Amino acid sequence: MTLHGHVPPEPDLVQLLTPEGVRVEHPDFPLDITEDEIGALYRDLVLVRRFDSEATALQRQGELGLWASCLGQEAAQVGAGRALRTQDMAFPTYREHGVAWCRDVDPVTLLGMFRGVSLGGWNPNENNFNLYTIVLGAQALHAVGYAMGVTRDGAVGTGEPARDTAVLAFFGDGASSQGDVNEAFIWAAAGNLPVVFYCQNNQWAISEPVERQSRIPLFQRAAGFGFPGVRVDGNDVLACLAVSRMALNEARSGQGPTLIEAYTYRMGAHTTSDDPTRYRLSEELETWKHRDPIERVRAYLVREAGVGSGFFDGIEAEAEALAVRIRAACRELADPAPLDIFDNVYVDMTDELAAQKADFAEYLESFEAPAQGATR
Ligand SMILES: Cc1ncc(C[n+]2csc(CCOP(=O)(O)OP(=O)(O)O)c2C)c(N)n1
Repeated sequence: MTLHGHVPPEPDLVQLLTPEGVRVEHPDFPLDITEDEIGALYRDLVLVRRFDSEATALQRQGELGLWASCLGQEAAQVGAGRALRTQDMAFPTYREHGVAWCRDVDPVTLLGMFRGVSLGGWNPNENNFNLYTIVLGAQALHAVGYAMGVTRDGAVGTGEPARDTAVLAFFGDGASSQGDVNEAFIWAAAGNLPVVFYCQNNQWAISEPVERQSRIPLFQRAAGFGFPGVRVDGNDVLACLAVSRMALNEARSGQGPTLIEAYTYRMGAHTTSDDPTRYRLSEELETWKHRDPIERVRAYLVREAGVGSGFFDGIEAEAEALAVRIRAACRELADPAPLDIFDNVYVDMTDELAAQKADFAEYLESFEAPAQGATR
């Protein structure tokens, strides 16, 4: 054998629920879960998908400037989101609507940024869900900084369940090529920090396939940094929950970082500005449709748990009500006042910024007030 002839072993994809909806065991990742809890996860998945499809429709109707859909990635997000404890902190990209849902961020709030009326719109400390990050991978470093703070606060490895804290950093396969993410890995390893890196490998970084970015499966990169990496079926909500729970528990108890690669697929376009038919084959999409994250839970609930149609009808009705609510609330999101742009730049207003704000206010006042009854 030569050095270049060495082929790493096939990755083991952690799975607890097959695409056909059959529960399977994994020796390393047991999951203690009731059928009611699986039903609750199903509800999460359906409501997140309904919210997401409604947001896509709102964009198409001109109510949002842009939308980054999470269609197909619901299980990866809900599994990770439901593994968090209240005190844990999540650092999302711009597509983690399912995690936001699990953190109880009102979905309407998420729309503000995409409608262009807010720069985020929620208080990251209220739900321990940081603001969306458009700069790829930047949040991995923010997460590491936060994890350093958690460590220095002595909130790791105390054995108190309500105190020990973990940090969960989300990013995509494309972002894993960024320097920031690799720097974050180094700092997390060097400091043995309580951070779980959660890479949703949805196979595409806009039009760039993952094979063109990495010679090895992404989770195997962790070994080079000195911490464990695991690949989980990102369309299997139970497996994502079990693996995330374990990694977060280990982080909280002081065992350091983990990289989770949730192997999934972006069913829709990268954003509503993108046309994936220009670079992606329809056969690929068809293959992934058979691995739909919602269908397999439904199949399990019907066949193995004997759940009746009333349960599913109830969730459909709830999803419909959610769609109606967000549609109305989206249209009512108020435009920001022009001067608001100055308000949340720094914690305390600087003299320079105050002067700029005053100049801008004077400039705005220089316009003649529109005549009574005039429309713009
Ligand atoms: C630093 C930086 N470089 C480039 C971009 C432009 N950009 C936005 S999304 C994207 C692809 C991201 O792919 P991936 O990380 O796999 O996440 P996905 O959108 O597929 O969830 C690129 C290149 C950016 N936002 N930030």
